[in-house]
Amino acid sequence: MSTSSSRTGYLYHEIYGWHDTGSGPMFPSNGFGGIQPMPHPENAETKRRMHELIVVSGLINHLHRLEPSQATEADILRCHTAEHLAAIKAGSLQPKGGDAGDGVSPFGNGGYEIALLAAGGVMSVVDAVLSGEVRNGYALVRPPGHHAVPSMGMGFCMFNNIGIAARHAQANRGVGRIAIVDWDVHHGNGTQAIFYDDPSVLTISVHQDNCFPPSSGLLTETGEGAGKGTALNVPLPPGSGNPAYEYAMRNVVVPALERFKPEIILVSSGFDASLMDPLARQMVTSAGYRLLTSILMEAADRLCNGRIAMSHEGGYNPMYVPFCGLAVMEQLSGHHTLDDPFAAFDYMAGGPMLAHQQAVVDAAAANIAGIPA
Ligand code: 3YP
Ligand code: ZN
Repeated sequence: MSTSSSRTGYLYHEIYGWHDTGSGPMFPSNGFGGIQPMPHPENAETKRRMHELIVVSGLINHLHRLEPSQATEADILRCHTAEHLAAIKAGSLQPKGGDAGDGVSPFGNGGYEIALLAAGGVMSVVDAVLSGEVRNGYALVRPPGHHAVPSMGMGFCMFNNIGIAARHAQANRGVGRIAIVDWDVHHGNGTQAIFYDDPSVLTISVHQDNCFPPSSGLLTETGEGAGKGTALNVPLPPGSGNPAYEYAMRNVVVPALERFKPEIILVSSGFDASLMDPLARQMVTSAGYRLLTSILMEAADRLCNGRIAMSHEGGYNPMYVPFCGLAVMEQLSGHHTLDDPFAAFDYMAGGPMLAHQQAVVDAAAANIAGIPA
């Protein structure tokens, strides 16, 4: 693991677009309630369009394409209960599929196998980074994973893809310390829960305060037992934009990584903190995501030979997510292709960081001293 190529891994498979969330179940369509049927927000479009932009822009020619493996039952069971696994398998055998646990996380017939490929896709990217086949990499998978807790799926997630990949790296690839940075706008509650008492995995979630799940991801959630201090949360107020996110990255995420000294950095990468997202109220732009990526890369260069593996989570604006994703992929690989045409709207993304935003980040920074050194 001493030498690492400079390549960037990229993993996507068309079958991720076949994960079928149907229509309506977030708020069931009902003519008498006035809700006209429409696709579930977590549908294939945002992610398929991100992939197609990576191809059409030509960036694909600068990426090292990786193939997903299928996670095994043993891989799933490192993070989930046998009951949860059995429930997903049973639902997947039904003609119209089932729900991962909370009623807003539907999947179609055969959805189990696609979920195994999503978890396996993140495992494949982590493996390629660890072997040195690539320096860093991105798994553009569906369904997402960061809300899935050991006993159930929730928030559009079936299995906790990034947690499964982390435990795989520890069980099968000799990795000790892993940091998981979650910049999806929602709290990475499932990932936090899996590793809450585990001192070998640092989880850091930067999210919109009290967005989803409700009352989850508070400053006071810092781990328990042997894992005390190895969970960190930055619950940013709604309306936070690039300056507050950059400040959180430089003053919480990077110092926490420096203290924890991970062997690899995993990222739950959602693009739902964007200026244009319908499911949250933050204002990060594609340039903001590019900057967050560059800050993480500098930390990874210093700490772990540049090793970063990203796993796609949320992001619900089909027009804008592709440009946020392209910016991250360009930064990871060091190649520029085309400019974000929606940068014309960046003036809407707010001015400097506000005092109440900085106060939350400063309070989160006070928790860094609790990370076991
Ligand atoms: C789940 C139900 C309401 C908000 C939604 C959030 C899904 C997501 O993008 N999580 O990261
Ligand atoms: Zn999200």
